[in-house]
Amino acid sequence: MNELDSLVKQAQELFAACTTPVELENAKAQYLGKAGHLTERMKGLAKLDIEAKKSQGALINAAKQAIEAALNHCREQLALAELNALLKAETYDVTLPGSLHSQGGLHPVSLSLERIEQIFNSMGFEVAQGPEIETDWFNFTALNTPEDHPARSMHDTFYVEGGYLLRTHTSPMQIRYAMAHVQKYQARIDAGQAMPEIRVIAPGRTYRVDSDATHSPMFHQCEGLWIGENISFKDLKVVFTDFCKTFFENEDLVLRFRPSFFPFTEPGAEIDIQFPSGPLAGRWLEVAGSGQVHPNVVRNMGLDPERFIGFAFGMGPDRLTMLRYGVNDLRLFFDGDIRFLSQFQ
Ligand code: 2U9
Repeated sequence: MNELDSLVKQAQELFAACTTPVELENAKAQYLGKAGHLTERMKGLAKLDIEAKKSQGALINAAKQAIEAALNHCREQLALAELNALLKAETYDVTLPGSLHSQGGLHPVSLSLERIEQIFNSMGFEVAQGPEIETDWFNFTALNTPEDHPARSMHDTFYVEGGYLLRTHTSPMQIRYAMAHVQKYQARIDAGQAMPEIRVIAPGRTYRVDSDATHSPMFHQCEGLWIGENISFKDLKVVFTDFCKTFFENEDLVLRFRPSFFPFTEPGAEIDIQFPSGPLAGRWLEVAGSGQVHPNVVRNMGLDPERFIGFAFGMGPDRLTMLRYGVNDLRLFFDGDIRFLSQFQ
């Protein structure tokens, strides 16, 4: 093996032993750099005559090409090894559990409100929503609640500046709805023609100074009102029985109307339900108040109580939600604990 061949072999071995690109480039410099073995030999050609220069030059060039080929081969090998190492390090383990993105959902009481609205919609009731900050007149006076009624006391109602208060029930919204309805059909009413019936529910937030396991200072209500020329207690019983059976998805549910007093109804009744089976079976559970709308309230809507009559009911969607899901502490709904709330999704 001549000297150049052994130089090529030496370079090939040195390049192959390199484990990083930096090492390889340093090794290259030993052969092809300014003072490298081959460069030195190229410089040495100057001293030779023309024929020797040609033959030696060709041999040196061949050696240079062989070394460059070895260099490129090793460069590719190292780049490939680097890529493989990177791929290995970044490999995804598809069997690992994924990163969880939590998904929002409706609050259980909102789910109940949606259900209630849907059921009453199917019975021809409109849904009316309105102000939570009310005047004393809409919240109490229009609803036949006398000046000295305890519900009007500072201990029971949140009064705010300017003579306003946080509504203690959604009934004021029904007065607003009824008054707008009457205004719309005033000419017909005055002419003794038929008025389209008032058939509305008012769901929403209400406020009272009350706080324990079954009372919250903010709570929801949904009240219903049906006024026409011939709407009776019988209609109330049919509508509310139908509603309860649909809401609780139980055709065998039993209802009881128990006489009670509300300033805005006469007569008034509390409505109790009884489940035929399940954990609450056999117990009478109060779910709503109701009654024939008091003549004074009908008059406050702008209607003649001798001609117009109807019924109203009021229920607490929070309590209905507790009964539907078997929850016994109302505060859980408003604490905002995601572990509790996510169970309803
Ligand atoms: C108008 C006239 C009368 C709605 C009624 C009740 C009886 C009642 C409570 C039950 C539990 C509210 O959620 S609760 O706290 N409601 O007892 N509500 S009659 O009577 C009306 C409504 C509007 C114009």
